[in-house]
Amino acid sequence: MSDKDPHLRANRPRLALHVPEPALRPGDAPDFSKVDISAPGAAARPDVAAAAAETHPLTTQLVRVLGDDHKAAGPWDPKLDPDTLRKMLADMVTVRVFDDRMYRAQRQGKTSFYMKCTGEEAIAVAAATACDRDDMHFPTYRQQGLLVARGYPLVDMMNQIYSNKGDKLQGRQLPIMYSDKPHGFFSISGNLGTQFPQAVGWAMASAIKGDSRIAMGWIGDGATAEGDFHSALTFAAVYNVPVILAVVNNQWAISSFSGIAGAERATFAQRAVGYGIAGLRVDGNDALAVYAAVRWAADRARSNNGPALIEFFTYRAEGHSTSDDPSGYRPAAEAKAWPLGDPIERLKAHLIGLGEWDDERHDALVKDADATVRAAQKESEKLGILPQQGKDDIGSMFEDVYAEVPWHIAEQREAALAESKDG
Ligand SMILES: Cc1ncc(C[n+]2csc(CCOP(=O)(O)OP(=O)(O)O)c2C)c(N)n1
Ligand SMILES: [Mg+2]
Repeated sequence: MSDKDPHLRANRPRLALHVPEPALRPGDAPDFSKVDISAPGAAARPDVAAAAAETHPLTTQLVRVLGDDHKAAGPWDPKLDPDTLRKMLADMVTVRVFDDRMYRAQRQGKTSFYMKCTGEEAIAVAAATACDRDDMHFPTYRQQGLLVARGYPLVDMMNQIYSNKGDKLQGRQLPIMYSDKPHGFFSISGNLGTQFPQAVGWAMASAIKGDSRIAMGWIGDGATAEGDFHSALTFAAVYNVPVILAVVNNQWAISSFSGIAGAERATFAQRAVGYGIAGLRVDGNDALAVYAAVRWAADRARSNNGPALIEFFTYRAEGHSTSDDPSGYRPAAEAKAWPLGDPIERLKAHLIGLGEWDDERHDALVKDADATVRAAQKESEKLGILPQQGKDDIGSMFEDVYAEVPWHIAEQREAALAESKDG
């Protein structure tokens, strides 16, 4: 900077940038008073065939069904039967218990990495319940609830986490990056954002084939800042693609807050307005609201009324992953102070209010989930844990990629095999 520069000497305001910073840091008292929370039952429910613009007022509110009194209210109440509600509750509890066990397994050195979805269990579980069984999900690493809700064996999840002999992905993926076509669970991608255009592309292919299956793409608040998010929305809008695009806004992207992805300017659901597609913003800790919104978007997509962008508003209650320590960048008590509460407690209280559940049955459910998860862990560990995986099958690292192995890969394979014999 030199004051000889004529632009700096001009008698004009100096240009400046705004760098978003979270209002609160470690040591501060949590304060969510600025979070605008719509009254349960207050949001209108447009017809699934309504023009996209009719949904746009919903991009700045929150679709909520469960109230503080734990009763279901308003036009979004999906009026689910008690068995479905209990199944969702059981799946959410299983996810939480599973997460706790696998987190502990990582701390015990049994695997290298784990990611929990604590506080976000309702989102994947209710979405899986609302979609058809053969719809295809393009998840992030925080939708393990999709697999649990669709009955994927817990032991197979653990085998992948341990990269053991039972791992269907043969140790080629980071722990928790599952993939299972029969369960409609597209391979998780470590490159954030890619699931959105892939979901749109898959749904386009489904339409081109005259199929009836739709796709649901998943992304976090932070990853919406990737170009892929916008490419996906453009294609979805232009071709009226039968896809549901879900943004899980859990307020954080590792240590960056949602403001760094643009949340100070507009809600993530409001992105839908600029693309002219339907948009909804939903209380992500309310399993009934999540179910109703996904069901609405699925019915809309399946009847060729177009795509929908849904923002699930929630809070990442624990660290980003086992490699993260959130006490370094945010107030410790925020998760407890989150005004939308805990999704499991809310659904439990709702069922109790209906006379369809009680504390004893809930305790039994938690015990049962714990026993099931422990049994699966025991079975999986018989096939080995991650640090036991040696170099005995190192040559397999080079397989399943090329139909015809190029000479340089063949040479690398030979060199690796020779080295592993020496070492
Ligand atoms: C393209 C890309 N950039 C950065 C990363 C590193 N990374 C992994 S997870 C993550 C945070 C993502 O946050 P968000 O999208 O909000 O999802 P959340 O973890 O909160 O569910 C980052 C930056 C990555 N995996 N891929
Ligand atoms: Mg996030």
